[in-house]
Amino acid sequence: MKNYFYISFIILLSVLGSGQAAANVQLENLRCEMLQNPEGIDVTTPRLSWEITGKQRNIEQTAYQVLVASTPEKLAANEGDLWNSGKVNASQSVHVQYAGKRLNSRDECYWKVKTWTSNGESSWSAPAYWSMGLLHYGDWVGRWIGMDKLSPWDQEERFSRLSARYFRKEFEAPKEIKKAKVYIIGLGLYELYLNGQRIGDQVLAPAPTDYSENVKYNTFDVTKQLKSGKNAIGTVLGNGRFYTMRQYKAYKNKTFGYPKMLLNLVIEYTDGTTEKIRTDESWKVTADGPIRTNNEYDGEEYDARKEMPGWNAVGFDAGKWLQAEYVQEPTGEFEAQMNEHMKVMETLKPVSVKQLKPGTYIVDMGQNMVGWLKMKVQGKSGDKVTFRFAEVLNEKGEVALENVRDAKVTDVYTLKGGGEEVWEPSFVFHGFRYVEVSGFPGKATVNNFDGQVVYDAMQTVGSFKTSNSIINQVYENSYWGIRGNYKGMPLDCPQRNERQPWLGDRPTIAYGESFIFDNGKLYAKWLDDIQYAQKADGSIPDVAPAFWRYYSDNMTWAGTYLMVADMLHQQYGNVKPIEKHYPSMKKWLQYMQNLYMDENYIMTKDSYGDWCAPPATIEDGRGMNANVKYPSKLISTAYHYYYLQMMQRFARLTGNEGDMAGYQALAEKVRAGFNDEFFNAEGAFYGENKLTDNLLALYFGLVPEEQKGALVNTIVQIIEVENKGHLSTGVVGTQWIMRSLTDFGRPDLAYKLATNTTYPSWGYMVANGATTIWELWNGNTAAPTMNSYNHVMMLGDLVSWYYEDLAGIKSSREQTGFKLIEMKPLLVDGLDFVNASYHSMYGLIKSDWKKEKKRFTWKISVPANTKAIVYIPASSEKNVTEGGKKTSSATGVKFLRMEGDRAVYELGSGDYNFVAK
Ligand code: RAM
Repeated sequence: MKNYFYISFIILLSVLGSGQAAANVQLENLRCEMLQNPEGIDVTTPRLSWEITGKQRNIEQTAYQVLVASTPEKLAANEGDLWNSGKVNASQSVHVQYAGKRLNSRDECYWKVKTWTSNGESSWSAPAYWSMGLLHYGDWVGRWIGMDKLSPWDQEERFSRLSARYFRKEFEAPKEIKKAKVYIIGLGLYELYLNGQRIGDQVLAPAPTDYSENVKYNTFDVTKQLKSGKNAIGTVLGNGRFYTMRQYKAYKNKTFGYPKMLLNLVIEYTDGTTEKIRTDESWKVTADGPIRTNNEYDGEEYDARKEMPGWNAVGFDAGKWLQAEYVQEPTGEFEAQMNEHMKVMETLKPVSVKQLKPGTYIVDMGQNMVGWLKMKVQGKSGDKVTFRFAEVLNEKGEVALENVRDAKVTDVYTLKGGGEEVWEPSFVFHGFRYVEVSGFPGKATVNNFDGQVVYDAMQTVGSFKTSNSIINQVYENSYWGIRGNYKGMPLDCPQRNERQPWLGDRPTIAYGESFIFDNGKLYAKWLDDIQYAQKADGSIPDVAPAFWRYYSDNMTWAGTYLMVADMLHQQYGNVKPIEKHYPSMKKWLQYMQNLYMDENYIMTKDSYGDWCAPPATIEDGRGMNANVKYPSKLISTAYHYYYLQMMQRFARLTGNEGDMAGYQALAEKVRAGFNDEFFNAEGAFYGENKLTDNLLALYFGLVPEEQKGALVNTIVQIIEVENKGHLSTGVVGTQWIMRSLTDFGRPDLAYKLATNTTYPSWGYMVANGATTIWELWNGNTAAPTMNSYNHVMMLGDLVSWYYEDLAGIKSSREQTGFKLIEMKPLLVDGLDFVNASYHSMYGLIKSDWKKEKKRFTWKISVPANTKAIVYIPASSEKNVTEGGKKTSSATGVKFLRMEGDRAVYELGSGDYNFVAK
């Protein structure tokens, strides 16, 4: 498996300016937070990145030197026995590929870097570290163990119930320990203990995959937890997506069997010998522990009376436990998990706990969140507390559960009695704002509960505030919705009996998300999931991993494969995903063309149309089911054209130039066919004159040049007159609407859509109490069966518009990954300030602008080793100052030209304070 990652370090170094005194410059790489588990990677040529920060302006890297050593001592002595890059004259500071000695399984790599900049030479950075995983199948010893049967209390049917399996093994470590590492594949989910201590702070690990294609292993350094002498290792296995939630409809629900695991504990002794503790028949297992059932849809039941104190420590009497069984190995490849683990990322206190009737309470978290409820309780043995999780309440103030469909969303805790008991589930999560707590002994208060917010532990990289409160709240709701739906894959929703990684929910949304969360690794993993899910003939599913087997063949959902790869390149400057997936993308396009493109170059196959477009009025949508599909050839043909452009770009970026002409020629034919079929030149509209039809033709560049203006007028007419200032787009159209209006001259109208509070709009959701983003524009009146209050698909291109157009933080399309930053904030009436930041691969970018009566002030930060092109509103460059000085005398500022009402400058790195009159 090829993969890539970033290496962390924080370094302090002095840079000697030319002829100046030494100044303190920091060198750091905050991308480190992205790498959850620097232990056990299986990439033999990892890529290294570093971040330079400093007070001076115009810091540009001119050269670097990387040292990679096999021990910290060697590194300290500047001995790069694995790799000494020598001084490399290059400005590259991200994705620098390791080019040293061949790396082998379990190698340890300590590294540091030194840079030469336009402002002088740095000292060596602080050391950073990674270790190699088990690169070859043959590196693994032992066998897969499990327990391939049900217990009397389990049930295998539509609502599957399967208790967690507990495993243990005692062993002797006879000598003095130098180092110890565990490599574990625990499917579906595991918890790992050594000598009674939990290993790692990850939850719901490992990341879900189609286990028949690939399985993820995790690595932990357990040197601290292991002792010379007797030791005990314990694991708990939950079901996750392996033993799936609905054991029926085998044609749709993919399931993989009973939980199982493979574990290797590699102990290195100080005398140079190595010992491997492995899973085999000497392990003991029981399913008769406290976790009686765990089902992601239905919840977890925990009976504390069944606890087995000391089960994961030395000396426990496992006489009643069974011998572990050898079980079939999953067919999937073993791969190191490179995306972040899920963790408890935040804890919320309830805003209220109200009694509904004696013993039953409604806990209100004040926020629709994803995770679980942790409880503190005291009572007698056998008391049973039941939680039911809901996003909304009904008129009587009870939990409304219609919208979770047949998911039981119920956690049950049975007390053991005899003092305070603290509990949270291990193998489930819920999407909820409210929890009905029944059977609670005594009086429940907010002090009894914590809302544990769980998602992939990725860094929050963006911040965004404006003078408009609707925009701010929609942003906040997006933040909550996006992070909640990260579950080792991007889910559509976290609450009902679905929770599937639908491709069509993310094409453009993933791009917007990347401004808020450092989602590069998750989406790289998702591209792998998609590739693994591709059929041999080229078909790509609507859901990947294809836990629901939907291969409906369409351009919009499957095409997310291309769009996400493009996003990783644009935002992270990372071309590897495009390289890796190019052949599969090409194959998919070919497959669609062969099967569905007619002789007029119309792509005849679509599945969902402009999914969930809003009913014309809120009344029209009352009580209506939203699952009506309107397949559209216009949409599929327009997207085909768009992807043909993208494939030309990908071909160029990956050295497949030979493919470019073919894609270009076909694109021209598709464009002609599209206009023949769908363009009404007289009326200046496309298809049925739906907003989405027209937007796609405009934004994708399908419309004949001379008709562009007329088409823009049509679009404006629909929004302003027909829709009375509102959008009328579903999942497809909403992805292009904000930037189309902005790029084609009506940013004011985009701003209106962004700040509306009447139906249909994002602000309408806010006005109706939403704290996340709804699945439906009419979420408050539609039929409940398909009505999630926590979907992100309707965000369209809104979040990227916030950052790129309102804040003016955008990467150039040519120098991607924010190597060159384009800063051209929109100045629309009504918006007085935007204060935003984004932590790019190179460092922190800030844009903090304010409009006052006749003054425009703009504080900007540009990271070292990048440049920014900034567009300052001014009638002439003479009216602009920086730091109180003329711009012509400001360091790092270069006036380029006037462009309309903007003075355009190039900035080197540094912090700037512009004032324009
Ligand atoms: C629903 C989900 C999902 C969407 C599909 C087509 O089940 O809402 O978000 O992509 O339909």
